[in-house]
Amino acid sequence: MSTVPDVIARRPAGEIPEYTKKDFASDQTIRWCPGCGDYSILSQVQTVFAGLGIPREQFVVISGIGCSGRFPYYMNTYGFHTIHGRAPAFATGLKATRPDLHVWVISGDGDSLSIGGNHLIHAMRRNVDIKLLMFNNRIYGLTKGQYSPTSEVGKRTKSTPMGSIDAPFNPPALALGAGASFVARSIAVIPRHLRATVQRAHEHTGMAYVEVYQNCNIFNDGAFAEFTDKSVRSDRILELRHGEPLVWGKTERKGLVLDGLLLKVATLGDGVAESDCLVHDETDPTLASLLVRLEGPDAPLPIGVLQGGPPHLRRGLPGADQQGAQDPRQRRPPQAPECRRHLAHRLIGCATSSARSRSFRRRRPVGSAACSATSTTP
Ligand SMILES: Cc1ncc(C[n+]2csc(CCOP(=O)(O)OP(=O)(O)O)c2C)c(N)n1
Ligand code: SF4
Ligand SMILES: [Mg+2]
Repeated sequence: MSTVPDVIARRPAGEIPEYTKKDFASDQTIRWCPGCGDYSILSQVQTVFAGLGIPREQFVVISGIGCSGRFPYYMNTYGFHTIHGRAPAFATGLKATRPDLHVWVISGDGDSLSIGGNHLIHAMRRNVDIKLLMFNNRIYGLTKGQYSPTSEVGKRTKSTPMGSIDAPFNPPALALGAGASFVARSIAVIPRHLRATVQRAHEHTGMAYVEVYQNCNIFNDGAFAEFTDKSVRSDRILELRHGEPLVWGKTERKGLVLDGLLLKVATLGDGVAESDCLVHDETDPTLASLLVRLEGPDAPLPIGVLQGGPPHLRRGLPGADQQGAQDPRQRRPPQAPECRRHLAHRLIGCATSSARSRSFRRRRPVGSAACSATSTTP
């Protein structure tokens, strides 16, 4: 197994490497429990990194403490296994001084939302150009099964023998509230979806926050089974695709319609057609806020990009990393056509659709290669 420094020494300057997933696997013995959801996340991240055409030495994977914290050992990239909850602080410092690097943070629900809550929300508020994958298993895995800030009310664990009395965080809602410019959710047991979501996070310029549902089969087995079990998955999960209607279901086709200021689940064919359903719009923070708060026995679990920011924040698209990232106010999303199926048009009309991206305009990504030259304070 060659190491990152070996590769740098051998490769002629400027050559774009062709990698396979194996090139991103380190020689360390993996210490996660057999059956843990972390294996799938590791595998998908290695696959995506291999396909990006980016020299391996330009990736840095930074973790906090927890089972998820072991992630950098298994990646053949640069990495830091830091201290509990502080990975976003290390990542912010690194990205601010080396904007050329691709900085990924790996964290758990306890690491991110208990001890690290403060660091997490401020990294999102500052729109630091880092990518953060939060492995949510709704438990402290490494310390053998205490309840976490995402454990449900009534959860019995060693630290809550009578059942938890605390209401859990809604992580994507927290991320939206703290100002992350990219917020997504994926699931470790749906590898194709997880790969696509990791790829999308990479393409975003600015803070990308991805919650990954990850089963801890030792201390919280089946935490997400009501959505992820193969027998119910297609009827319980709504895969979000920008520009496509919010519909799902195999046994029965369902869709989301607007009822006053709330989203309502409608059964298609029951006087409601697919064309009556709302269309997903990643640039609409109001829709994202409604989607993450869907609740109830017939509510689906939305997965995918809840909020992707305006198009100019996507790497590789015209304007990204250059003009758009330097001064977002100069670039507005194109005017959407008149319609009744986009939430923003229903609520405020097409003429003001550029208001949808208002919450992004004030923030210049910290550590993006383009803004480092002009930024005064990171
Ligand atoms: C300062 C500090 N406080 C507490 C701990 C003990 N500790 C280690 S990991 C952990 C929780 C990890 O939970 P989570 O982030 O959900 O990660 P998981 O193991 O589930 O992947 C705690 C409380 C610690 N290592 N350092
Ligand atoms: S304790 Fe849970 S989260 Fe940790 S490695 Fe084992 S299965 Fe995975
Ligand atoms: Mg956990």
